[in-house]
Amino acid sequence: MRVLVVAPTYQEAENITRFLAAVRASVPGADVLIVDDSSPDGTGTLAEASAAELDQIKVLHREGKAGLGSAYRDGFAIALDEGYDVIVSMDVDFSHDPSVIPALLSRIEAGADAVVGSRYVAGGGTKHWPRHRRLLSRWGNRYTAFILRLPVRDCTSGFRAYRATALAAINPASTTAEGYAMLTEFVRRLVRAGYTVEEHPITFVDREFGVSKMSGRIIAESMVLVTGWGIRDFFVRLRHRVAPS
Ligand SMILES: Nc1nc2c(ncn2[C@@H]2O[C@H](COP(=O)(O)OP(=O)(O)OP(=O)(O)O)[C@@H](O)[C@H]2O)c(=O)[nH]1
Ligand SMILES: [Mg+2]
Repeated sequence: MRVLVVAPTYQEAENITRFLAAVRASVPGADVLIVDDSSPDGTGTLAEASAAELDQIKVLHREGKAGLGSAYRDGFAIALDEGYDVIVSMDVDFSHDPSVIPALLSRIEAGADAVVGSRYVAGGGTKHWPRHRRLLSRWGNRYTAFILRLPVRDCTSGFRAYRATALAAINPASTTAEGYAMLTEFVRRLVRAGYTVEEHPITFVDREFGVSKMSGRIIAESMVLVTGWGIRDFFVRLRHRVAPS
């Protein structure tokens, strides 16, 4: 299996070097693509320095901060273009433990089309997260799973592995979200297309270094998109029910 780890970065100078070393140690055979939005703190330059030292690491430098969603879009387009078999996505702030990557990969090898590192299945959880973040994430995910009827408890976890054929089939380039709503959009499309999405318990640890890029606008985007998809799905179901077959 040719594996590419795609990791978006913005202002992660305190994390990036350690992150790349940890990924290399965890999955020596995997390639890594850092998608950096010209972080003013020099994250991109540090990533290049690690790339020169560790090889199998590439850095995509984008012009300005364009959001997590579009970083995934660009990173996944490269991954699919270059013919990788499995694409892993994760954050570089150590909220996602690089030593868990092999466990995600083995579930893909065992047959899953996608595996989500999940905080909300037995054995999963969060550590050091302030109460308001915990509540937002927990209830946001409950709302999402309920309104979209998704059998996935953690639709907003960015720590994942995708089988390339499944990812290609849902056409990431045609997604629209700017922030983490993109993650829900991927799950929704995978489930609707009949792919198996499994959850693997993870402990999400709040970042020790650097600052959060989460904003009110990105939270609002997620709520609006999820609610819109839910309403659309409701009317589609209704039409199927009333239409003579
Ligand atoms: N390229 C790119 N990366 C981003 C952008 N926003 C966030 N990231 C990266 O995406 C990952 C997740 O962002 P975080 O700020 O950690 O967001 P979060 O994990 O939802 O929230 P925290 O609790 O603050 O950690 C990190 O690796 C960030 O550096 C962006 O606009 N562009
Ligand atoms: Mg984070």
